[in-house]
Amino acid sequence: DFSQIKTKFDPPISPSEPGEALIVRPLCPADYDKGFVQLLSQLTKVGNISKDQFLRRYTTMKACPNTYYVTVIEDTRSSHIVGSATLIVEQKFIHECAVRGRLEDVVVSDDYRGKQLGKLIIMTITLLAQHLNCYKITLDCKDRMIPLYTGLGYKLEQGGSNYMQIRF
Ligand code: 16G
Repeated sequence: DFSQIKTKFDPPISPSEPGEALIVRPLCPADYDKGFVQLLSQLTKVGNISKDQFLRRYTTMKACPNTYYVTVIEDTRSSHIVGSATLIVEQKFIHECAVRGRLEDVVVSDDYRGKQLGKLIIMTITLLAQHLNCYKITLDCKDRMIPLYTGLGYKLEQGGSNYMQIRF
Protein backbone atom coordinates (compact mmCIF):
# COMPACT_ATOMS: atom_id res chain seq x y z
CA ASP A 1 0.00 0.00 0.00
CA PHE A 2 1.78 3.06 -1.29
CA SER A 3 -1.05 5.54 -0.60
CA GLN A 4 0.72 7.00 2.47
CA ILE A 5 3.51 8.17 0.17
CA LYS A 6 1.48 10.88 -1.58
CA THR A 7 1.37 13.29 1.34
CA LYS A 8 5.15 13.56 1.28
CA PHE A 9 5.15 15.13 -2.17
CA ASP A 10 4.21 18.54 -3.44
CA PRO A 11 2.51 18.24 -5.89
CA PRO A 12 1.27 14.86 -4.60
CA ILE A 13 2.65 11.97 -6.66
CA SER A 14 2.94 8.25 -5.93
CA PRO A 15 4.28 5.12 -7.67
CA SER A 16 0.89 4.60 -9.34
CA GLU A 17 0.63 8.28 -10.31
CA PRO A 18 4.22 9.48 -10.77
CA GLY A 19 3.40 12.39 -13.08
CA GLU A 20 2.00 12.97 -16.53
CA ALA A 21 2.81 10.14 -18.97
CA LEU A 22 5.22 8.54 -16.48
CA ILE A 23 5.01 5.01 -15.09
CA VAL A 24 6.93 3.24 -12.32
CA ARG A 25 7.42 -0.49 -12.97
CA PRO A 26 9.92 -3.36 -12.80
CA LEU A 27 12.68 -3.49 -15.42
CA CYS A 28 11.80 -5.58 -18.48
CA PRO A 29 13.86 -6.91 -21.43
CA ALA A 30 12.56 -4.22 -23.81
CA ASP A 31 14.17 -1.54 -21.64
CA TYR A 32 17.51 -2.06 -23.37
CA ASP A 33 15.97 -0.32 -26.39
CA LYS A 34 14.45 2.38 -24.18
CA GLY A 35 17.79 3.76 -23.05
CA PHE A 36 18.21 1.95 -19.74
CA VAL A 37 21.96 1.50 -20.16
CA GLN A 38 22.44 5.13 -21.24
CA LEU A 39 20.56 6.24 -18.14
CA LEU A 40 22.87 4.19 -15.90
CA SER A 41 25.85 5.91 -17.47
CA GLN A 42 24.64 9.15 -15.84
CA LEU A 43 25.48 7.43 -12.52
CA THR A 44 28.87 5.86 -13.23
CA LYS A 45 31.02 4.14 -15.84
CA VAL A 46 28.94 1.51 -17.63
CA GLY A 47 30.91 0.77 -20.79
CA ASN A 48 29.47 -0.78 -23.92
CA ILE A 49 26.86 -3.40 -23.11
CA SER A 50 25.38 -5.30 -26.04
CA LYS A 51 21.73 -6.30 -26.01
CA ASP A 52 22.87 -9.89 -25.59
CA GLN A 53 24.92 -9.04 -22.50
CA PHE A 54 22.03 -7.08 -21.06
CA LEU A 55 19.58 -9.95 -21.61
CA ARG A 56 21.99 -12.48 -20.11
CA ARG A 57 22.42 -10.38 -16.97
CA TYR A 58 18.66 -9.82 -16.80
CA THR A 59 18.18 -13.62 -16.97
CA THR A 60 20.75 -14.42 -14.29
CA MET A 61 19.12 -11.83 -12.00
CA LYS A 62 15.69 -13.36 -12.63
CA ALA A 63 17.14 -16.77 -11.76
CA CYS A 64 17.60 -15.48 -8.17
CA PRO A 65 13.97 -15.11 -7.09
CA ASN A 66 13.01 -12.47 -4.54
CA THR A 67 16.43 -10.85 -4.75
CA TYR A 68 16.75 -8.20 -7.48
CA TYR A 69 14.03 -5.57 -7.71
CA VAL A 70 15.26 -3.34 -10.52
CA THR A 71 12.69 -0.56 -10.73
CA VAL A 72 12.39 1.96 -13.52
CA ILE A 73 10.46 5.08 -14.42
CA GLU A 74 9.42 5.28 -18.08
CA ASP A 75 8.23 8.32 -19.96
CA THR A 76 5.56 6.67 -22.12
CA ARG A 77 5.53 9.62 -24.52
CA SER A 78 9.12 9.09 -25.60
CA SER A 79 9.39 5.42 -24.53
CA HIS A 80 12.51 6.35 -22.58
CA ILE A 81 13.67 5.10 -19.19
CA VAL A 82 14.21 8.28 -17.18
CA GLY A 83 14.86 6.90 -13.70
CA SER A 84 15.94 3.71 -12.01
CA ALA A 85 16.87 2.24 -8.64
CA THR A 86 17.45 -1.30 -7.43
CA LEU A 87 16.50 -3.07 -4.22
CA ILE A 88 18.64 -6.08 -3.44
CA VAL A 89 17.27 -8.39 -0.79
CA GLU A 90 20.09 -10.22 0.93
CA GLN A 91 19.41 -13.39 2.94
CA LYS A 92 20.94 -13.64 6.40
CA PHE A 93 21.32 -16.08 9.28
CA ILE A 94 21.40 -13.25 11.83
CA HIS A 95 18.23 -11.72 13.26
CA GLU A 96 16.51 -15.10 13.04
CA CYS A 97 17.30 -15.67 9.39
CA ALA A 98 16.19 -12.19 8.42
CA VAL A 99 16.56 -10.40 5.11
CA ARG A 100 18.29 -7.08 4.67
CA GLY A 101 17.72 -4.55 1.89
CA ARG A 102 20.31 -2.65 -0.10
CA LEU A 103 19.41 0.40 -2.15
CA GLU A 104 21.63 0.56 -5.23
CA ASP A 105 22.12 2.42 -8.49
CA VAL A 106 19.71 5.29 -7.97
CA VAL A 107 19.66 7.52 -11.02
CA VAL A 108 17.28 10.06 -12.54
CA SER A 109 17.92 11.57 -15.96
CA ASP A 110 19.31 15.11 -15.96
CA ASP A 111 16.42 16.09 -18.23
CA TYR A 112 13.87 15.13 -15.57
CA ARG A 113 15.20 17.08 -12.61
CA GLY A 114 12.73 18.95 -10.40
CA LYS A 115 9.92 16.41 -10.75
CA GLN A 116 10.60 14.72 -7.37
CA LEU A 117 11.46 11.51 -9.23
CA GLY A 118 14.59 10.72 -7.20
CA LYS A 119 12.61 11.08 -4.02
CA LEU A 120 9.77 9.01 -5.49
CA ILE A 121 11.93 6.08 -6.56
CA ILE A 122 13.86 6.05 -3.27
CA MET A 123 10.64 6.01 -1.27
CA THR A 124 9.16 3.32 -3.50
CA ILE A 125 12.17 1.05 -2.90
CA THR A 126 12.20 1.86 0.82
CA LEU A 127 8.54 0.91 1.27
CA LEU A 128 9.08 -2.20 -0.84
CA ALA A 129 11.95 -3.25 1.45
CA GLN A 130 9.72 -2.73 4.47
CA HIS A 131 6.90 -4.68 2.81
CA LEU A 132 9.31 -7.57 2.10
CA ASN A 133 10.19 -7.65 5.82
CA CYS A 134 13.76 -6.41 5.50
CA TYR A 135 15.02 -5.64 9.00
CA LYS A 136 16.96 -2.68 7.60
CA ILE A 137 17.88 -1.00 4.33
CA THR A 138 21.27 0.54 3.67
CA LEU A 139 23.02 2.52 0.97
CA ASP A 140 26.23 4.37 0.24
CA CYS A 141 26.33 7.71 -1.52
CA LYS A 142 28.33 10.83 -2.25
CA ASP A 143 28.41 13.58 0.43
CA ARG A 144 26.24 15.87 -1.68
CA MET A 145 23.44 13.28 -1.72
CA ILE A 146 23.26 12.95 2.08
CA PRO A 147 20.54 15.62 2.57
CA LEU A 148 18.27 13.85 0.06
CA TYR A 149 18.49 10.61 2.01
CA THR A 150 18.27 12.12 5.51
CA GLY A 151 15.16 13.96 4.32
CA LEU A 152 13.61 10.58 3.57
CA GLY A 153 14.36 9.05 6.97
CA TYR A 154 17.82 7.56 6.37
CA LYS A 155 20.33 8.10 9.17
CA LEU A 156 24.11 8.20 9.11
CA GLU A 157 25.27 5.48 11.45
CA GLN A 158 27.11 7.17 14.31
CA GLY A 159 30.34 5.65 15.61
CA GLY A 160 29.58 2.29 14.06
CA SER A 161 29.75 1.04 10.54
CA ASN A 162 32.17 2.88 8.31
CA TYR A 163 31.84 2.24 4.61
CA MET A 164 35.00 0.52 3.38
CA GLN A 165 36.03 -0.97 0.06
CA ILE A 166 38.79 -2.42 -2.08
CA ARG A 167 38.59 -1.48 -5.75
CA PHE A 168 39.73 -4.20 -8.20
C1 16G B 1 26.60 5.10 -5.66
C2 16G B 1 25.33 4.27 -5.68
C3 16G B 1 25.67 2.81 -5.80
C4 16G B 1 26.40 2.64 -7.12
C5 16G B 1 27.68 3.44 -7.07
C6 16G B 1 28.41 3.37 -8.37
C7 16G B 1 23.20 4.73 -4.59
C8 16G B 1 22.45 4.89 -3.32
N1 16G B 1 24.53 4.52 -4.49
O1 16G B 1 27.34 4.82 -4.52
O2 16G B 1 24.50 2.04 -5.79
O3 16G B 1 26.62 1.28 -7.41
O4 16G B 1 27.36 4.81 -6.82
O5 16G B 1 29.63 4.04 -8.28
O6 16G B 1 22.62 4.79 -5.66
P1 16G B 1 30.98 3.27 -8.62
O7 16G B 1 30.94 2.98 -10.07
O8 16G B 1 32.03 4.23 -8.23
O9 16G B 1 30.99 2.01 -7.81
